[in-house]
Amino acid sequence: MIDRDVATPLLSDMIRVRLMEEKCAELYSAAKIRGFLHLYVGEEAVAAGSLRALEAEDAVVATYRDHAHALLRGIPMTNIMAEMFGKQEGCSRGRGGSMHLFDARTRFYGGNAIVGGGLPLAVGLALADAQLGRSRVTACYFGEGAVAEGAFHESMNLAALWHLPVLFCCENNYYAMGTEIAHEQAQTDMTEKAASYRIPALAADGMDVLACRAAAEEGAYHVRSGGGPFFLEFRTYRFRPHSMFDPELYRSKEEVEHAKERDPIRAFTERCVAAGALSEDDVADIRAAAEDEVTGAVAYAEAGTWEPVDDLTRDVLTPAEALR
Ligand SMILES: Cc1ncc(C[n+]2csc(CCOP(=O)(O)OP(=O)(O)O)c2C)c(N)n1
Repeated sequence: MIDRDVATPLLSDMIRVRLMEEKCAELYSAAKIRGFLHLYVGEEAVAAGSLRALEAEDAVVATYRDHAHALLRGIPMTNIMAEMFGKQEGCSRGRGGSMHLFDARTRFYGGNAIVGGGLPLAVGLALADAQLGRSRVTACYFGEGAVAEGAFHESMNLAALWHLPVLFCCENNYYAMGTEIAHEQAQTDMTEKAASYRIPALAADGMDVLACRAAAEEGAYHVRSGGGPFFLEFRTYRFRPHSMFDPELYRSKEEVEHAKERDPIRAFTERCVAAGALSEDDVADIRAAAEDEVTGAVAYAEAGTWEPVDDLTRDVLTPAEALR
């Protein structure tokens, strides 16, 4: 059953992410945002649904496609946008950029640019929680491309062997840059990978925010109640190119247009209105609030400051200094 209390935050989360990222694309073209930029447009239901299943004390580890996770984990949009600009008011003090959003306060451990790089980190965070006797979940997001990495298999194995509280969240958008899943994986059902490590798994429709939330609630409950790791495969689709540099020669425009017919925001909006959970005016209010938030975030980033050159070597340590 969808009522107003269920509909409002989920729709708002997805719209905030969508509008923030569409603005980022625009700012990238205007050279206000530089470097790499990987957008999550089309995949919003996954982060919006699944992050709602977590508690404040849980940890989140994401990939370079991390804007949604950072925002919905609670990093203010102002600090995310300032980070995109490289300003020192950014959540990583302007040193990380789009791919390295980070905030220890919300237990958001990045923003990891190396494919598969977040997985061992998540296992380490979960190991610490287990050793300290804390009942917490570490949710680790990664693409299906990461499943081809050794780090994925090592992480799954150790998490299963040591019964660690990791919620593995595979965002299967069917493409790793220009490589379609069937060209790189002998087994394309990601839940089968979990079965080989005896990790229980569920697949969810990643275009349906309620399905994502329900699957994540089941997974998080299993992990939090001491059941060991759990694996979720969210079957989703990215509507935009891999990054701002991708000419997208590996898939047809028709395929992308067809996928857009299942736009998670439009689908959920229609469902909420049809169920009487939200009115058209409510939807317009949610959108207007998100637009205001984006405008405020861009103004904050524009007014932000550059780190002084004198600070160049701050936090840069030699190995000897780091060990001291
Ligand atoms: C170890 C490593 N190899 C290659 C790359 C280059 N690279 C960046 S993104 C990407 C594709 C990853 O696809 P997937 O894991 O499915 O995530 P998606 O981008 O689809 O969200 C690759 C190969 C990298 N960053 N790290």
